[in-house]
Amino acid sequence: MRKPDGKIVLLGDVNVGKTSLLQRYMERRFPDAVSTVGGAFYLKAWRSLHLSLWDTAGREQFHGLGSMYCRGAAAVILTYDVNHRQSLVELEDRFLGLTDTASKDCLFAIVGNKVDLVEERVVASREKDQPLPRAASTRPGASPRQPKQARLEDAVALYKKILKYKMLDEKDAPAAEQMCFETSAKTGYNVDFLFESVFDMVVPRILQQRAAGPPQTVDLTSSKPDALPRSGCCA
Ligand SMILES: Nc1nc2c(ncn2[C@@H]2O[C@H](COP(=O)(O)OP(=O)(O)O)[C@@H](O)[C@H]2O)c(=O)[nH]1
Ligand SMILES: [Mg+2]
Repeated sequence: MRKPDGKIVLLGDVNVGKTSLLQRYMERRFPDAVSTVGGAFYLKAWRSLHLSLWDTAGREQFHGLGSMYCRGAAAVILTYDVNHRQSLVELEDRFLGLTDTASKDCLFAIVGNKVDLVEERVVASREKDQPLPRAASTRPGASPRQPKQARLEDAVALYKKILKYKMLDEKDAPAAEQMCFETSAKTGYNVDFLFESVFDMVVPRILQQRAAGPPQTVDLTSSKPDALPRSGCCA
């Protein structure tokens, strides 16, 4: 059995959709009822490496998250809900400090989830003279849409603040536009693109780091690639 080569963690307020994003990507589904408490991480084979993807297992709600959660992380996916501005604010106020234990050259992605609930995105993306597709707004049982509360520009501004906080030069880090995403775990919109962009950026960094010194990953010696979620302690 081989231990993971890199650790990627999802951070963010309870209910923003972290567990749903992971399940959408790894299990290709969006369950109606997500059990936030339980599974802690997935394993994903990518290129030549094995990556561990860590969920918070509900700790953000019940006990808060220890800084050990991010220990040695090669990438942190900071997640907010585009319909709740406060969830973006919390990323800076409550979660950024937890990333101090991440790897020295940790990569940061910022993800605004639940864009399927936003009216603005539907309007903005349609052709000027085309009518709004009926199914998008009038389908019985569809969730009511609302104006977006947290914009992509706000996420870009936070990304730039993070680089300052980490004392990273903007020239040496990936561009904000590359690292800020909007997704829907419900429809699957941009979910593969998010994870796979992060994987593709993280792999060369892990290889570089490995060449430079001993790995900083957690020891999970009994792990299998691409397995179903397992229970694990993340703090
Ligand atoms: N409409 C919509 N609902 C979502 C989306 N992602 C998650 N949810 C719902 O939001 C709630 C919280 O999701 P969950 O994944 O448990 O959030 P977590 O606490 O951050 O892990 C659940 O009821 C999900 O079904 C999304 O992209 N769109
Ligand atoms: Mg969860």
